[in-house]
Amino acid sequence: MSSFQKSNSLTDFDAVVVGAGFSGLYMLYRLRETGFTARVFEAGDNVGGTWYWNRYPGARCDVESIYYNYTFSEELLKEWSWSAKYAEQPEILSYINYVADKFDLRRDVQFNTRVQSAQYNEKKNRWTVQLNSGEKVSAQYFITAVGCLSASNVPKFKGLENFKGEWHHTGHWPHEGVDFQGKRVGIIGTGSSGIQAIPVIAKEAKHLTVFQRTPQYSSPARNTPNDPEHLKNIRKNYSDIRAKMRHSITGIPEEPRNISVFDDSPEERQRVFEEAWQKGGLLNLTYSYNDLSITPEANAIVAEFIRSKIRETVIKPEVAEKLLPRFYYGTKRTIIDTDYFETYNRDNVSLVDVKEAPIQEITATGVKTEDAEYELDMIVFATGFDAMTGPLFKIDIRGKDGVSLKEKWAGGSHTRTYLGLGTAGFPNMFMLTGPESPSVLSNMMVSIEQHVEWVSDCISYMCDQNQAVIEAKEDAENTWSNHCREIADQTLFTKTNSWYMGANIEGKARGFQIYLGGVGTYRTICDEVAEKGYVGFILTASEKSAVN
Ligand code: NA7
Repeated sequence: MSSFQKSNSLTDFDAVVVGAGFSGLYMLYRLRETGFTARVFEAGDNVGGTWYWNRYPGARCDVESIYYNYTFSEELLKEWSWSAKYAEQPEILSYINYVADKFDLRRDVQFNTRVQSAQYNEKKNRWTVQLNSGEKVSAQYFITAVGCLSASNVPKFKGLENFKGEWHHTGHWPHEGVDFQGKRVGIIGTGSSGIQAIPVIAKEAKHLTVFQRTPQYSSPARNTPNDPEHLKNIRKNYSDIRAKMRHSITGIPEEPRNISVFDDSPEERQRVFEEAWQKGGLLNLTYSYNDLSITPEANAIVAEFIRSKIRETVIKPEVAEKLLPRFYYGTKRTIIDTDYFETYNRDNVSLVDVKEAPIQEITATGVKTEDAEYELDMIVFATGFDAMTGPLFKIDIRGKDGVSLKEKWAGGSHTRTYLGLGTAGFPNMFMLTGPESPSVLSNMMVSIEQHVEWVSDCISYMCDQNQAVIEAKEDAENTWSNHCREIADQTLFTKTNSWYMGANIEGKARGFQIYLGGVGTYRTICDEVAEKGYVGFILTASEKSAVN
């Protein structure tokens, strides 16, 4: 008997995948292509993941659309044209639907189904997956494609249940849309979601009150329609572009200039920053110099440049003053916007500093801070997510000896993975874009394809080599986790309270959980691990892999 027995019943699969976003769908595609049975479980009623849930006004990708798509299919690359430099959420969702239809993916996705728990059975070498429908399925491989930002965070404000108006979280936006006309709207939160939503809501609402805890750096996106000629050129050169993306730092085909900010005169720096500001985009400022994320003194220069832009844009100096960020630039998610700071010049927009006077409670009619009450018809929570570990901990994942992932990782304070892909004690479980991989600090599409292809190759290798069980070694994961932290400690990222650090969630352990060595280096490391027969993992040929 082969140690790897392919599953063929309706409840027993070679692999179960959680989530039908970009990563889950591509995982399904690859598993099918390589001859394995798979079932994807998705809580939503359609495909899309992040782009299915985040339908708030202004939602848009901040990576250029030409780089934010699948690259595995030449045909798909030829067929799809993005309308704008930065695609809006509805267009991205249409794209995912198009992909699902083109490759006939839906027939192996079970929608409206939440995975409640997944338990590894050592004797059988199977994962038992419990669904909220009451059904149970089993699989040899358990693959999480749950996204990094899918567990939305509504802070526990006293009195929210008493609020008589409507309230919505940006990450769970109603499909039918929200009507702001004639309403007094309050928005809590000025991260990427808030900064995208604020200018759009302001145009519709009677009045918009922004409750800001931390002012943010944001620079203009300068979004434009995509010129068909430009798209034609991109298509012609896509194989070069793809190679550059894959071997870059962040998954876009650009690199920082290899020059310190101190190598230039103050006048030249100003010119360089001004050019980047006018050009717009996510990384043009950051990539102006190579030390902005590393040296406090270098960071202070770009930070002051952005503050000067905010002062220039916002007419009322007292409002501008409240909008000036003071943390290290780039250590919270870099944000690009369309008319964000300009929006504060509108008569129907007001800014409330809730660091100065914190929100005390939500009342029946609005928001009460330490020094005032604000009457509102609607509240928008743009308060972010329990990132990285949050989506994984929503499932009760139990590995060997019934130990849960949450216990093993001590609620997130002791996250330990090998390459962000596996973790000791959890055999045959793979995490796509999990903690300690480049994930959210990279172009997710590049990272997703790399992870999916690596996992799919690994499962094929296991099958070909008659191996049944693969599990990360503890020493390999300790080395990897420590390596991730060492790199992060050389940067300014760990010096700021951000969701990267888990600092946005009350009671959540702090720790930086992203591999910062760059997607190119990461790919090389993962490839070498595979080439050496999955060094750092224990592979076992076993007779235990029978379906039942
Ligand atoms: P973020 O970036 O986590 O932003 C959340 C915002 O909500 C941020 O301004 C927070 O202030 C604010 N917040 C959170 N809790 C509170 C409370 N209790 N009171 C007041 N204000 C609060 O989430 P986004 O959805 O904007 O973006 C998430 C990622 O999605 C983004 O980075 C992209 O990668 C895509 P704080 O800064 O914590 O003081």
